[in-house]
Amino acid sequence: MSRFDTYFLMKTPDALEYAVEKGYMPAGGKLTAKEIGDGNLNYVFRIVDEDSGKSVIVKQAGEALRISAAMKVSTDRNRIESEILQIQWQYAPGLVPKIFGYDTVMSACVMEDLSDHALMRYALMRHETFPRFADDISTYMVNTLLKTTDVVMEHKAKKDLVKSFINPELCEITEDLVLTEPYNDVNHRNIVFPTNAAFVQRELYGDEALHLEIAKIKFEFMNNAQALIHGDLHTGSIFVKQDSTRVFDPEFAFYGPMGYDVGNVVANLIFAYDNGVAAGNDAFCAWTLETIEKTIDLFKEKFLLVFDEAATDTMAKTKGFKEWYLASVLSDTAAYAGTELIRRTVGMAQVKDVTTIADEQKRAYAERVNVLAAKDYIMHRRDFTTGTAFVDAIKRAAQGAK
Ligand code: SR1
Ligand code: MG
Repeated sequence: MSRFDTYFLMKTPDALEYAVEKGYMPAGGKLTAKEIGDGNLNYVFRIVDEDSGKSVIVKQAGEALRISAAMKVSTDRNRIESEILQIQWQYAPGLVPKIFGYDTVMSACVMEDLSDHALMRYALMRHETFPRFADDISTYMVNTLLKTTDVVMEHKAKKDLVKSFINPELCEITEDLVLTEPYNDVNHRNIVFPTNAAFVQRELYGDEALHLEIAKIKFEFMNNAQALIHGDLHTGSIFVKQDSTRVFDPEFAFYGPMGYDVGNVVANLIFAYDNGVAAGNDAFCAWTLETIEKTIDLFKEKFLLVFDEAATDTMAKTKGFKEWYLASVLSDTAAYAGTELIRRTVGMAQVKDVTTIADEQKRAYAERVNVLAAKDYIMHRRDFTTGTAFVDAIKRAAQGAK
């Protein structure tokens, strides 16, 4: 009989004891533990053996979310996260953390400690640059996304994955926070920067043509079981160092449109750009724009290569299909870059890249850039077929927001 036979929310000493009892860390060692979680949902403990230097991460899902005690979400998200990371390790080895084990009773998983990396959002807020990022993230996305579609997978095996990654509660968070509330504040949780209140009223709440496009995009998200997507691929879900990129935290994973992941990466690089603009760091801004361009162009290039190498479906090999399919993914990419830009600007879960801009006018300007670029992406989504096109929209928004 162990105290870990029944679920309870662990405190730091419990996590240390857990790591020892489950055999991940040596008994009798000089062990230390610290809670290092930084996300909106879970608890993350780093356990270190000070003698050997060995360390692991214990991540536990609580029944209520960290961001709001009123929001309750099934702890099954920890199983989803652990299983998908193991699947992704096969498709994109070295680009996700290694999972050592997970436990459906405690809703906890134990994984590789990546403390030698930095959380990408904070590194970008320090205006650090990562030359490998576009190459790594495009490899990660093409391999984890395209290889889990019906283009590549045997269709019954794919449907088994669709079943096992049904993730209704986390999807509901996205359906509400990303694809509904930013346009109407229906649940009264939006956070609008007062300086831009009239702008938000006009550009978001009052734009019926935009609402119609968002309705279409929302139903694409809910009904296009295209690939096993990460589902929350922002820069707080990525660890980086100069020679390594690791994507973690895929608890929002489900079978959805690939463009949701690619679009989230684009939007979050724009938040880094916003921060660079506010600080007047031209070199950093140039790197963010170049990285957006390269990410899209490398994604396209690798997508077509992997399609040729790995497609198994007879009809998918029809001449012209792969180009049509890629065009639809890029159109979705533009759409979901737009929805991420808008929801992080007026929704309840915002990003520090922008909220820490101390100067009121500079922050208001950054938020207007985000909304104008977003609307361009959403309203003209089929036109965004190259990296340059994605970057040009940001430059237009930067002019329009003045
Ligand atoms: C209630 S959770 C808020 C946000 O945090 C997660 O990282 C997702 O992005 C979610 O929308
Ligand atoms: Mg997260």
